Amino acid sequence: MFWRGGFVKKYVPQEIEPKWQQVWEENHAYRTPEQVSDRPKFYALEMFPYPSGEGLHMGHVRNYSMGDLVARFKRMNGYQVIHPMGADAFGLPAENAAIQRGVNPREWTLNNMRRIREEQTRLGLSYDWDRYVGTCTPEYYRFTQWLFLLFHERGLAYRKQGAVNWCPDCQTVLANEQVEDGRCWRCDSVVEKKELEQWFLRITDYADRLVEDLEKMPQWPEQVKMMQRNWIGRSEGAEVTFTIPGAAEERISVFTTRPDTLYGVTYLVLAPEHPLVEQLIRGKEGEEEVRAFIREMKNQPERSRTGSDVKKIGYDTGAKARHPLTGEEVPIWVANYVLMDYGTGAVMGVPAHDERDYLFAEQYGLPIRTVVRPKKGEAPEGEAYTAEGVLVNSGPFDGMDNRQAIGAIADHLAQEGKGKKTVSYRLRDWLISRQRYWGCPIPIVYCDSCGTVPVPKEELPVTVPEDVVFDGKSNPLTTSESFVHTTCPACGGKARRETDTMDTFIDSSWYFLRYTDPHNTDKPFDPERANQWMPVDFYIGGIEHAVLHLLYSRFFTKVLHDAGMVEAIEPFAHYFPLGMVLKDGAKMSKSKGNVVSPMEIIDRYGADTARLFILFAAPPDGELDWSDAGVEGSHRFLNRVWRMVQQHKELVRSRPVAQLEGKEAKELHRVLQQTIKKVSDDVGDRLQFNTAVSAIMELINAIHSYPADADRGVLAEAVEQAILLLAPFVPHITEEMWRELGHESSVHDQPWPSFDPEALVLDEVEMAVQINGKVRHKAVVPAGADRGEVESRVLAEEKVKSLLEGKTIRKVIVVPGKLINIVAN
Ligand code: ANZ
Ligand code: ZN
Repeated sequence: MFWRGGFVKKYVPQEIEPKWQQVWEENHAYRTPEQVSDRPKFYALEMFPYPSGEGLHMGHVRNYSMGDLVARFKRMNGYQVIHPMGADAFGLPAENAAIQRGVNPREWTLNNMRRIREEQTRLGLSYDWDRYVGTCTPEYYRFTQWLFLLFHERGLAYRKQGAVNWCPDCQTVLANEQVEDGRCWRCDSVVEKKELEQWFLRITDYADRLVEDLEKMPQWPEQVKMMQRNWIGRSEGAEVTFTIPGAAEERISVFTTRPDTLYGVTYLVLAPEHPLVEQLIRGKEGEEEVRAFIREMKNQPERSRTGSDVKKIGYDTGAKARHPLTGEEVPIWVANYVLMDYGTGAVMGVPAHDERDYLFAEQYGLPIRTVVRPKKGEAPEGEAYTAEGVLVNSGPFDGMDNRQAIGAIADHLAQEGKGKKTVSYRLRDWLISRQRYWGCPIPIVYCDSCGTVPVPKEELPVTVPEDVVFDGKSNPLTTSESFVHTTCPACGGKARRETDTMDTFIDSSWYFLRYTDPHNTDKPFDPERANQWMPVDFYIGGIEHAVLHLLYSRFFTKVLHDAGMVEAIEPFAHYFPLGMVLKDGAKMSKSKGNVVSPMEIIDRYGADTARLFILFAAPPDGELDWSDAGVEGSHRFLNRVWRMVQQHKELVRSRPVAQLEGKEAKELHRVLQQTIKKVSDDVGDRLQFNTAVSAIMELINAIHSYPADADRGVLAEAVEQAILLLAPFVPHITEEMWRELGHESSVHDQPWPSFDPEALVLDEVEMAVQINGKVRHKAVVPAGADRGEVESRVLAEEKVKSLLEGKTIRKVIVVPGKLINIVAN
C-alpha cells in the first residue's frame, strides 16, 4: 500500500509482538518498584493457573487480559504496581500422568510450568517475572511446611479420628468444601464415608470472624459473600439440657434455634453416632437391629441422610428423657436425619412446628402438640406451623409473642441451670490430609517413645522423595523406604514419617503473600514487605472458588495476622469473578469439543487481536460467546488504527500546537476529552472494559472523518492520545506505534492522559423534546451528556414538568444529540 508516494509499513503482529516481548523481558519492564516514593500502591492479581498438560485455555486468556488491563492502567495512572504470576503446581494430574504414562511427576509439572509461562509471555502480560513462584518447588513448599508448623504451634493443626469423605477414584480423602452435592469436586465420583485418623486445621475457630469481616468488604460481590455466609452457616440458638430419669448423671443436650417451642417437645432424637446410644439400647429388645442401622448410617454421606427427598428412618431406644420445665417424660429415638457433627448431635422433636419433625412424628405415630398459634385465624391443618405467633400450652409463657419467647425461655433455662444461649456453625474443620504423592509433605514424625513430633523448622523442607512406586493403588509415599524411615528429631531414635501430603488448597492459601517477598530464605515472607503490598487491591478469577480458595485464603490471612506476620485481616480487598467463555452457547471445554486454542489465534492474528476481542465482546462479568467474526472485526480495527498512525506519523512527529480554532477542531478536541473521561471511568471505576473499547473506537472514527483542512494540532493530539488510551488493552501494537510517533521511551511508561473538564461542558446542543411524539419544547444540554444525563436534565426543566403535570411517564426515548421523546399519559 502506498501513501503520498511512500511505502507504508504493514501491520505484522507476528513480528512486532515477539520483538517487544523480548525488549520488555530484557529491561524487566514490569518489575515491581521498590517502594520509596509516596505514590499509592496497587496489588493486581489473577488467580494463578494449575499447570495442566494442555496449556492455557480461553478462560485463562480472558482472566489475564482483564487483570493485565487493570495493572497497566494503574501503572499509567501513577500507582506503584505489583503484578505477579506463578503456578499452583502440586496436584493429582501429575501423579495420574505418572501412573498412566510412567513419566516423572516433577519433570512433567516443571515442563508444563515452562510451557504455560511461555504462553503467558506470548500474551504480552505485564508480570514481574522476577517474582515467579511455583508451589511445588522446595523453595516454596519448605515454607508451606513452616506455616503448617506455625498452625500446629498455635493449636490450629490437629489429628483426629473420624468418619471422613473418601473419593474412591482419586483414592484420597476430601474436605467438606470439596464435596459438591455428594460428589468429588475434581472427578465427580460419588463420595463415600471412611473411618480414618487425619489432620485438620481449626478453621471453625475463625467462623465468627469469617462471617463478620464480610461486612468490611464492599468490593466483593454480594452473591459471593452470601455463598460464604451460607457455607459457614451461623445459627443463633440455645442448648437445652434434658435429664434421663433413673440415671441421675446422664444428660442429653440438644441444640435448637427455637427455644420458644420447648413446651411442644414430644420426643428427642439422637444421631446414630451419638455416644449415649449404645448405653441406651443395651439389653433392650431389637438392639441388634438398631446397631446394624447405626453401622449403616456411619458409612452414609450426609446428603443421603438429610436430603429432603430422603425417607426418614428412626428407632425408639425405649429410654426416656425428662423435660427440663414440665418434668414430663418423652421417648428418646435415634434417626438418620440427625447428624452427629452439627450442634450437639441431638435434637428436641417439635412436630407441631418443624417440618422434618412433623414428617417423622406422622410416620411413627408420635404425639403432636401445638405451642405457637397465629395471631389471627387458625394454623393450616396437616402440616407444621413454622410462622410466627403467640404461645399456647406453654405454662407461664402463654400469650407471649413467640419471637420474644425465644429469648425469654432461653434466659429462664439459663437461670435454672438447664441451658444456655449458643451459636452453631455448619462449617467443619478443614480436613487437609491427602493420601497422595504429588503434594506438600506434612512435616510430622511419629516416634514410639516421643509420639507425634513436628519436624524442626531448621530441618525443612521435608522433600518429596523420588524412590516411589506408582501403582495407582496406594499412596506412593508409603512405598519410599528413604522417606518413611527416619529418626526422631526429639530423641534420635527410630521414627516413621507422616506419609499424607497437604491439600493443595493450602499451597494457594498464601501464595499472594509469598509474592511480596518471593526470595526470602528465612521465613515465608518478611512482614514489612507483606505490609507494603497487602491487601490485594484487585483479584480476578473464576467464581468456582467462591467458597473453596477464597474462604481458605481468608482463614490463612487471619491466622497470619494473629501471628503478627501481616497487618491485613483480609487478603483480597476487591474480588472480581469473571464470566465464562462460551462457544456456540456452550461452555468452552475439551469434553464438548468446542475449544478454540489461544495459541492458534495468536499465531494467526496476534495476541493484541485476541486481547482486544475478549475485552470488547462482552461485559467482564458476563458470558463471552466466542465469535470468529468478532475476532476478525477486532483485527480489522487494529489495522485501521495502524494505518491511521502511518498516515499521520509525520504530522505527529512535527509536534504542531493545537489551536482549537474552528468548529471541527473544537469538536474533535471535545470528543477526545470525552473519550479520555469515559475510558478512565470505565476501566478505573466501573470495570466496564467493553464500553471503554467502544468509546476508543468512536474516537478513531472521529479522527478518520476529520477534515483535511482543519487544525492539524488537534489532529496530532488526538492520534497520539488515542494510542495512549489503547496501550493497556493492546500493549504490543501501541508500543510499536508509539515509537513510530517519534518517542524514545515505552508507551507503557507514559502517564495516563488527563482530560480538560471544561472542554466537556463548553459545548452544548439543542434537543427537541417530544411528548407522545409531538415536539413541545427545545432543551439545551451538554454535548457530551449520555442518555441518562439527558433524560434527568430534560425532566428537571420547569417547562417540561408543567407539560407533564398530572401525567405518568411510561417511557423515555433519547436519541443523543437530536431528540428526546417522553411517552406519558
Ligand atoms: C427444635 C425446633 C423447633 C427446631 C422448631 C426447629 C424448628 P439451623 O437453622 O440449620 O441451625 N437440629 C439441631 N441439631 C441438628 C442435627 N445435629 N441434625 C439435624 N438437625 C438438627 O437448624 C437448627 C435446627 O435444626 C434446630 O432447631 C434443630 O431443630 C435442628 F419449630 O429444635 B430445632
Ligand atoms: Zn475424586
